[in-house]
Amino acid sequence: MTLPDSDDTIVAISTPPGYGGIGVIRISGKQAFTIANTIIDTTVNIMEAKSHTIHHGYVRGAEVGSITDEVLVALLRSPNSYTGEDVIEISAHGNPQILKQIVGLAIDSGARQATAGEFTMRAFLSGRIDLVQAESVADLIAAESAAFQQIALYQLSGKLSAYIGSIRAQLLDIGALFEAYTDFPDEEIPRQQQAELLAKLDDVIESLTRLASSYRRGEIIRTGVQIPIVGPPNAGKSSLFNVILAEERAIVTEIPGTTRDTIAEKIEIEGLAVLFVDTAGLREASDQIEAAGVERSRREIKAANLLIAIFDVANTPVEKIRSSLGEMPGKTIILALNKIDLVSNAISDAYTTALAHYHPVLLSATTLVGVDKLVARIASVIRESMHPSSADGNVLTNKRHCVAVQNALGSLTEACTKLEQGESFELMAFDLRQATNNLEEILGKITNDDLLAEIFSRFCIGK
Ligand SMILES: Nc1nc2c(ncn2[C@@H]2O[C@H](COP(=O)(O)OP(=O)(O)O)[C@@H](O)[C@H]2O)c(=O)[nH]1
Ligand SMILES: [Mg+2]
Repeated sequence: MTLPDSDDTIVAISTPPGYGGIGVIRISGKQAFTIANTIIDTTVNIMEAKSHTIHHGYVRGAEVGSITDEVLVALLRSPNSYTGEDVIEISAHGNPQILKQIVGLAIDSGARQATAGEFTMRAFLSGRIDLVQAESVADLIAAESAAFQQIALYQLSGKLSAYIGSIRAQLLDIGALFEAYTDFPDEEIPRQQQAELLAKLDDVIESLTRLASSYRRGEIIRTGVQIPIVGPPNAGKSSLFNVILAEERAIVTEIPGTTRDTIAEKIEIEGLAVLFVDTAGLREASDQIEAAGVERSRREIKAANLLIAIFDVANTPVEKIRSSLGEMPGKTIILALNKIDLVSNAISDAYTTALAHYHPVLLSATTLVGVDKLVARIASVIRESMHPSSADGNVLTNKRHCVAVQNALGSLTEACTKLEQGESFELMAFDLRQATNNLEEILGKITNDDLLAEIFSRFCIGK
């Protein structure tokens, strides 16, 4: 794959499609100022105006003497701009017609329509940001939770890159020692030095292992937690789903088996995106459509790590609840005992005692008693399982980074084995170079056009 020509001056609408208070058009490249000067009438001379200044003006119309819009134009000179090139940002009225016309005028004056992510790609190619930072821009724009937003900002600031860079520096140091030893016959390397090298390698392996294992948490932060609400028909799953989401999203009826499909809705708890999934009741289905729903529920249960199991205390014997829970081994289960408004305190107490092992939450989805407690329980379970107290900002949220770290770990483990077996230093030096390369791939110090094209194609146009 070939990358778009980086000598061109590019233009694109940077605000989302549709009508809005303003719409922003961005122009970047050597001709940016000349093009702006051609299409915009201002009282200042754009070619000579200072960087980081904003000017009022009119974008000229297609006909002589006509205008397209009244705008503000921001001037950012290389290298102090988003792309590192000369950049013009035109804030026009947020009408898609107007914005398209202005882009057309810029193209008539020599600009080219930017491809997806091309502004950010230029920021990377100009060396203003590294690849991790570039990728974090797309994450920041897509972040659906406060937690992921914070991680994306951390990565954008270059802190994750700096951490990976420090591990790379350690590797380069160790690599230099290995290279130095390649000139010696193996038997002349004293045991002492061998132990030192192993210790140094172990250090790096430990850091990278921690990084690789942060990916699971990172993925949860990125995509959110999925919590299916499961239980027998009529237990109150849809009612609870609605209460949690504080809106009537699912159909609630007295007819068992009403919920035939899974319905999902995302809300934010503890800064994480939490996707609640209302499922069809688990029972022998009476028809095919319901059977498909039940099948889907089983899949949801299988995929979930965390789920809410809900039962109707007025109609479900303790034994039945126990055996149902027994069918979900290895899951973190939040047990909700619903419809306590229909039973006496003595009965609900008896359920609590009998199922104490599961720390059940008693509630009524009708009177809303206990719903707060359930939401608090969900929050605390999420907090415990997803945000270990040792968490630092160095969390991997990107599959590409995780794969590279795992590859580096593979090479380093190889090197350790060879070192212990007293094999030649040349072979170990090779493994170390491999591992260093893997880290450099993450930062984009080593890259190729296909990879860049792949990464930036996931961006929106105008970013
Ligand atoms: N009395 C009472 N009825 C409830 C409660 N929760 C749900 N219901 C009723 O139980 C029936 C089934 O509820 P629904 O949410 O559709 O159950 P689902 O089949 O598990 O999704 C409906 O008539 C609800 O109004 C509750 O806490 N108390
Ligand atoms: Mg339902």
